[in-house]
Amino acid sequence: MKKTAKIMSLILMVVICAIALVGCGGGKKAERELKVYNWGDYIDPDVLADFEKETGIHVIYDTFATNEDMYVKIKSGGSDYDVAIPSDYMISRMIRDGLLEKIDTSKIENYKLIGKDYKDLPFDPKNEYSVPYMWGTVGIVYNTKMVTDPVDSWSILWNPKYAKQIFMLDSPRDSIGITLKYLGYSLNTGNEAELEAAGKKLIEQKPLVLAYVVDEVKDKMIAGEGALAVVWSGDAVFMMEKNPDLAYAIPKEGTNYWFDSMVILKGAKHKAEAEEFINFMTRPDIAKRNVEYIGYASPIPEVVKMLDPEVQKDLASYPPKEMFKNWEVFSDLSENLPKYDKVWTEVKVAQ
Ligand code: N2P
Repeated sequence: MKKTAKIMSLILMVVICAIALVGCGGGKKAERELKVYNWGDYIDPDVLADFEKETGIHVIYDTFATNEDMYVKIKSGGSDYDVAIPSDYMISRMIRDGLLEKIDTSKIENYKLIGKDYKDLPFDPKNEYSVPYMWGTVGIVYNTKMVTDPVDSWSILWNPKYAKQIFMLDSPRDSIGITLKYLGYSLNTGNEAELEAAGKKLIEQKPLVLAYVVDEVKDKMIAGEGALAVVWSGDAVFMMEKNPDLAYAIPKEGTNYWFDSMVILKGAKHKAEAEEFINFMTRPDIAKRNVEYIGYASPIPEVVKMLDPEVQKDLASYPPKEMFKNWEVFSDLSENLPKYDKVWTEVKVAQ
């Protein structure tokens, strides 16, 4: 009897050890990690969960509200993100600053699906550093029950009739950019008089502005708390789905259109995982889920074809080519950047 008990406990020990070993092996797989830095509200959360499930890679996921916030955090070092999703002009700046790794697109199997309109762009002319994620425009979302005038010019944001019913983007490039367009200037100008005029305009507008916001604008406009808001197109799509009184307009003076692309940060500790993540996000079924969840436009033609035909011709998602003629992409301001910083500081501190 005693002997049987001994054998039994021996077998038990072996079994426990085996389970522990298998557990360790499994644990090793779960130790694969990836640190991602993305815009707020810019992914379907289920997509992230599915990536972890499919690959066993644990994702540490943080968000930012503007390109400038992201840049400061990465530039200051110590954040050790592997992947980030900046916009065009910020990608140029990060390349210039040596903050990005080259991406071997031969390792991103789905890279071939990216449309040609989204490749060879000035911010990454040889497609060495970035893989397109989404694109869009800057425009005005407005509540048709509250706004009685036509919304076809940026001038409406200076109409005292809508005092304290206007939300502006708390993002220097965007708010200064649309003001420059309103005044008939390029949104990449380095001309001090033009920038000064834009600053003056924004200060003049301040008493009419209810708040400078970024992601919070969605809840506020959906709840009917404002009449007009400067927003990014996909956020407008998201809001319009939730509140049918909302509409989107792109003013006749022109606007900014932009590209947000996935990049791998210099010295990334998880380069292979970063490539896997970028490839996953570019897989048509996954890209479609993201597009449908966040409302932005896909650079993958195959994904666009899968969308509801109404969406495919919606101004907020896929505006017609003719409209682009007086639109501009932000470029890296380089030595002119301090001029924009000065304008923005003056606007923010003005009473
Ligand atoms: C979504 C952020 C949109 C990115 N909250 C604009 N480039």
